[in-house]
Amino acid sequence: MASETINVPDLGGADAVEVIEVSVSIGDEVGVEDTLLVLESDKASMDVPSPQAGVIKKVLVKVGDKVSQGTAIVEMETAGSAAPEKAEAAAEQKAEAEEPKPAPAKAEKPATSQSAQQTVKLPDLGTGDAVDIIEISVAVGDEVAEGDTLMTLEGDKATMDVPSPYAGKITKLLVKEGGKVKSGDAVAEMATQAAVQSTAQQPPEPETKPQPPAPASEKPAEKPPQVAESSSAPGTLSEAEAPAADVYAGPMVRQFARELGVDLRNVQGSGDKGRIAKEDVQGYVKQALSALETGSPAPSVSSGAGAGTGIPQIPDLDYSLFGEIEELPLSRIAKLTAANMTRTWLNVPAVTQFDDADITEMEEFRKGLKAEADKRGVKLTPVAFMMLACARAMVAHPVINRSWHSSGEKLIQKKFVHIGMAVDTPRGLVVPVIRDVDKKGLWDLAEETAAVAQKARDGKLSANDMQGGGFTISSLGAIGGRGFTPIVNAPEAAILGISKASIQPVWDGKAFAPRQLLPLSLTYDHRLINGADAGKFMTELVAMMGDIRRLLL
Ligand code: CAO
Repeated sequence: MASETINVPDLGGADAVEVIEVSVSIGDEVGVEDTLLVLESDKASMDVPSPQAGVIKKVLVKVGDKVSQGTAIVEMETAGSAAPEKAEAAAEQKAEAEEPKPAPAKAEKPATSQSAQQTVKLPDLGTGDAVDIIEISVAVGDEVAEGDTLMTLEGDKATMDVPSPYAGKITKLLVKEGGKVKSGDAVAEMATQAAVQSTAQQPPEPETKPQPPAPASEKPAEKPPQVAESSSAPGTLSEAEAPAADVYAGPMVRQFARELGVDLRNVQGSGDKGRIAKEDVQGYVKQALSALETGSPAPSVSSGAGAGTGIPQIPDLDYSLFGEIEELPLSRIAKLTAANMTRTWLNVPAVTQFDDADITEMEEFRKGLKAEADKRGVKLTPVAFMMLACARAMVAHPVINRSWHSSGEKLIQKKFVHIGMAVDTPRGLVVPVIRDVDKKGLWDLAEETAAVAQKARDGKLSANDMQGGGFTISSLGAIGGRGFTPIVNAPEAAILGISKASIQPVWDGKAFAPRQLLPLSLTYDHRLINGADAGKFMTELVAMMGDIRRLLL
């Protein structure tokens, strides 16, 4: 074991450069070329890699310090056998590559004495114009895997990562940050892994070569965003695929965020000028995980293709600065509701359709049953009629009774008619399910609705009582309102909102007649139900409620 002081390498002429990130702390074990510091000059930021493997014993600089070549950074305990000249050369090359100054007229040392070089050329960028290099994510000496980001380019409308077409070692950088490049330009030279391992053989062609991508306008959805998934094929300059290049973060932090699937645009930087540090990304992920546990809307962490919605968090505001406040804890049901609502809102492309059912005759019939209802001890409200009408219409239009399968490969068609009923309770909103509604009569439905609503208010529903629904009814009729847009109770495909019935003048062809109209709003998942299907379902509902004899058909 030997104790070594690690100094700032040649910074390519730059002097008094600011330390913007100290990437190690006392006790950390670091490998050769692990980042010790991130420095930032007025032109570029650069990582200072460790020339030795060892354990950090002392950190001699802090964020905000100005350093120059030779400034002592850390003291390390090393095994004592590393090749300092080689590592220092790598550190020098790294600093030179990242500092936008004229390319050093310095001979590059090949990765191995007999290895062949591959020249990395840019793919078709979908534009003939030169685009800016806004970040170079690698340095000479870096080992990269196929698909690792080499650099970030920025065109007029979007930014893109350029992934490495090979696994291997960067031996030369042919471009600089701040420079301009075009499709087909050579940007780096690499010793590919095969070349390094097998010096006797010709380096084989890499299995995956960069595929020239079509312009974004021609093939918008064919490639997943590179922020969420690493891909061996270079992306196109498509806005939808734009990675987080407009954020202020160093290459290591970007790499770290990419590994975790974090969209850096959603992370608040705690550093100078809002620079994002590794700790900010860690804090963001921690927050996302705890949000998942508590059910509150989580910040976006992508988990594969199609994920990574990029929804920014709504910042908390300290309202106590403006007057008296009280913090009210959320009930378990309220937390679950919030999580479900948010998930549905983010996942379901929903449409709401409105109509009025003329329930004048239905109401006469219902009121005529009042004495019998009292005798039976049952409260017959419009909701029971709506339940039955929905069940009949669901049988006639099975598309309403489908669910989307998360695989995106199939739909689930339910052959039973179970309907959920939203019930407002002191603990929050719950949705008990009434089973086989199509096989039940009005009295049964009225009785069962009242019974489950009471059970819900008493907090006695079991998990089973709330499962298996294929459709939901949310009635605010007893409360009021002329219409609302309910949120689908996913994975169900649709929900019917019922508002307060009122007497309205309706033109009967000769005169306005007073009719009792019931406002209905049907929200449906447009992935499962198209507008025509929803329209037919709603029209049938309205017809049945307008003439309840149709319930018998
Ligand atoms: N228009 C006019 N009056 C209506 C009506 C309508 N659409 N629907 C019901 N009413 C009347 C009933 O006829 C009853 O009046 P009478 O006592 O004179 O007959 C009165 O309103 C009260 O009805 P109710 O609430 O006891 O029973 P209900 O069958 O209408 O509703 C239930 C049952 C469980 C849906 C209701 O109690 C409830 O919890 N509603 C809230 C649902 C909710 O919160 N939805 C929002 C979900 S999304 O946030």
